[in-house]
Amino acid sequence: MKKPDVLMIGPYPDWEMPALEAAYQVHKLWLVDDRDAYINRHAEDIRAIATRGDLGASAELIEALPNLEMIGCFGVGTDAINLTAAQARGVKVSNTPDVLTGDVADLAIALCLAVTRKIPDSDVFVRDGSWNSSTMPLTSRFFGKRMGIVGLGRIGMAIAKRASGFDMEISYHNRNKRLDVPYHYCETVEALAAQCDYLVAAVAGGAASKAMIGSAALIALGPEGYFINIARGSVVDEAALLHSLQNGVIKGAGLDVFLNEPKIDTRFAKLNNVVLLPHIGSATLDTRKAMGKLVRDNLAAHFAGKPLLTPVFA
Ligand code: 8YV
Repeated sequence: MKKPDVLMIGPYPDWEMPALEAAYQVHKLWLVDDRDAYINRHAEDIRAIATRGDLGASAELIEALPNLEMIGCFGVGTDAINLTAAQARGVKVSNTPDVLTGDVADLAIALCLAVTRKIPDSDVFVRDGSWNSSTMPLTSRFFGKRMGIVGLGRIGMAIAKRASGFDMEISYHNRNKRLDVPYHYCETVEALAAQCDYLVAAVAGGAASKAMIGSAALIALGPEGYFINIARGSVVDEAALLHSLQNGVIKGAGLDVFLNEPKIDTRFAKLNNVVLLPHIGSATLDTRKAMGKLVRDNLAAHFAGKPLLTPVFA
């Protein structure tokens, strides 16, 4: 029997390729010079797309593939996939929830600690010999402070669980109030920001959350507050965030995500009250292996005529 044709938009980790190539006729779009010509040539054959959270799948691509049945996303965030176009065509979409939750939540806490306790600066201080002639300035406590989580989904809940271990008071803002949690609900992001020390974005990216954390929320967070983002660059008004960091409107930020990754706004690197990471929330070997397996398991389920393990919509 002919192996199903799968279009890969960008590379997956090397260890994923043998299993993918054993099961599918894999089309590696990132190695192709003329992508449009290649897609035209193979359009009829392609039954699935294997993409990544950062690469997604446009409406144009979905429309160009008449026999497309499913899109598998290596990543939990599907904001770069045109879900409306997929759903309109009856194309199934899977993502990789749960397996990366713990790592992303760990990184949120790591960013809180890193920016508050000046861990990167302290590392430089030891390495460059500054310790021989001076001491690091005192910082402030992290434990026992007030944590405000924007988006209390899987990752938000895992951050809350970790924050409770740091004896923090936990509040959140969500589309809907959750009846199954003991945390304090705030109806607006601004109200949440006004009553927390750490405003942590854990909300899914996409049109509904675009720039939902704006200058009013940053002003409400105030000069002693920190902003942490492990979600998507799009959820914060980046111009307002830069302005707030440059002018002491907030104390600092820990950022794993940005607009226009990896070519981020160069003004971030000039700030000394930020810790900047290259979108590594899920970047552990353990988790990336689990993510790759989940993409393959979803593809296999689909081609075996079974329901997807982790469908994005019913
Ligand atoms: C990945 C992510 O780095 O899961 C997500 O939504 O942002 C990250 O886990 C991304 O999907 C790129 O592969």
